[in-house]
Amino acid sequence: MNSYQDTIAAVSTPPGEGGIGIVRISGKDAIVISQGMFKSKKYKLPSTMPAFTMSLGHVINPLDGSSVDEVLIAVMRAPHSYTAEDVVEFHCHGGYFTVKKTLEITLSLGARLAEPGEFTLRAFLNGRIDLSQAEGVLDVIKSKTAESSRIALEQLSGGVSEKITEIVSALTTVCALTEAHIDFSDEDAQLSDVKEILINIGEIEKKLKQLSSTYETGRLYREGMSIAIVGRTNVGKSSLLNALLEKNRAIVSETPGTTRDTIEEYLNIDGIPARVIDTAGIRQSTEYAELEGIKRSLNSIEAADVIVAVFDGGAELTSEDFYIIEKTTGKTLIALINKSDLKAAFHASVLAESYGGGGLTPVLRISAKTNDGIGALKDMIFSIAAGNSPEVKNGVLITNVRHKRAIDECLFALARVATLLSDSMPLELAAFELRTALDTISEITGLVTTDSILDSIFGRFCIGK
Ligand SMILES: Nc1nc2c(ncn2[C@@H]2O[C@H](COP(=O)(O)OP(=O)(O)OP(=O)(O)O)[C@@H](O)[C@H]2O)c(=O)[nH]1
Ligand SMILES: [Mg+2]
Repeated sequence: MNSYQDTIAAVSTPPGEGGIGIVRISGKDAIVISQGMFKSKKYKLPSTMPAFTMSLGHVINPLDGSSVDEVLIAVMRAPHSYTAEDVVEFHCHGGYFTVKKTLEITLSLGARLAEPGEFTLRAFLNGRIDLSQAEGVLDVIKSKTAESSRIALEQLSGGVSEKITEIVSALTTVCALTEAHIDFSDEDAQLSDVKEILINIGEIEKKLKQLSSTYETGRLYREGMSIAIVGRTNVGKSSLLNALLEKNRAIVSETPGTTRDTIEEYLNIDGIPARVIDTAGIRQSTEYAELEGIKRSLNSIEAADVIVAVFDGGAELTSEDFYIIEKTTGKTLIALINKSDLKAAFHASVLAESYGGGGLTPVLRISAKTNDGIGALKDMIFSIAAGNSPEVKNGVLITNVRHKRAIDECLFALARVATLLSDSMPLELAAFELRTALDTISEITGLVTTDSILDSIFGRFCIGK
């Protein structure tokens, strides 16, 4: 433990004004450094404070002995801390100056400014958490709904690690069994042993496939989806955004061409974090700003996961509406007839037929003004998004594309092993492929890792975590 020579420090709370601002120090000199900058009536020195206690005192500028802030200090001792090293936290008043000054003093006393994610990297390298748990930390921070937070917390608590460790252990046994036969190469591998290896591989494949099958659902809850609201001008796109958000976010007016740029907001659709994009109404225009907006609307049609194409139910379909139909046909789509509070100017089946008929495009009538059908629209978005994903309400889900790739590569390698064994090829070849399978799956928990994997994971963290 504590293989690092240097001690790191960073501000762990977001910049700006707040209730408190925390400066965190981790490493072998954390307590010594804190001693040089803290004064308290009760405990003269942080080194005398029992672990997991806090004490009130002052951060002192060691240059002139002046007080920088009144703070609470928390001391945690290795290996029982976030990083598994000695950790000291200064809980300052959450102002810009005092937090920055406190950090500067830690640096002047010998700490080094931490890189993004370096506290969590140390927790990993010191063996307190594995790589998938470290990724879980970031997912918990980034989660936007209760469901995505539950899934991330499960990963942070070691849910994914446990499943992977079981598979690694089973694969290790199969590797040993296969390699044992190579060592006794004068004796041919008994047919029954090859059969046993194949059975074991089959069981491992079953577990891997089960985990892999949770990915679509996991990804949806972790990464969420994007929903673009598109249509010609004045059909009620911005009104719909406001109705979905239950607040007046976008400007609504009876003048066509009100929305000029895309507007994005987050929405919770039954636990799935959704980015909803209101777009500029699409029509013929010669004005530069409007044309730019329309270009962005057309881009949203290409980029979004789900398109909500809005039509004005109180007016006949226009050539602009038919242009929208042409642009959105074939997309993951809901055709929405708005203004159901007005007398219907056309039947829903006309729109469905325009989209090619056959019930392929769901058509829904709503009113953004009275909120009629907004609940049904949310239900429909949810079932379209989650439609292809098996429901996994509890249990471990794979949410991370890095994990999914490792599982799939492991499955490929195992398929090659099975083919080699079934074709009675030399056991060395099968053993080599088994090692590949083992190394690949071990990357998930970081048993096998590279600097580039670590850089890409921890580089996404913020400084101070
Ligand atoms: N009666 C009725 N009027 C609505 C409804 N939804 C929107 N409107 C009205 O339709 C007009 C246009 O609404 P917006 O939400 O600004 O339409 P938009 O599609 O965003 O328009 P652009 O931004 O110009 O493309 C406004 O006068 C709204 O009050 C509805 O459900 N019923
Ligand atoms: Mg608008």
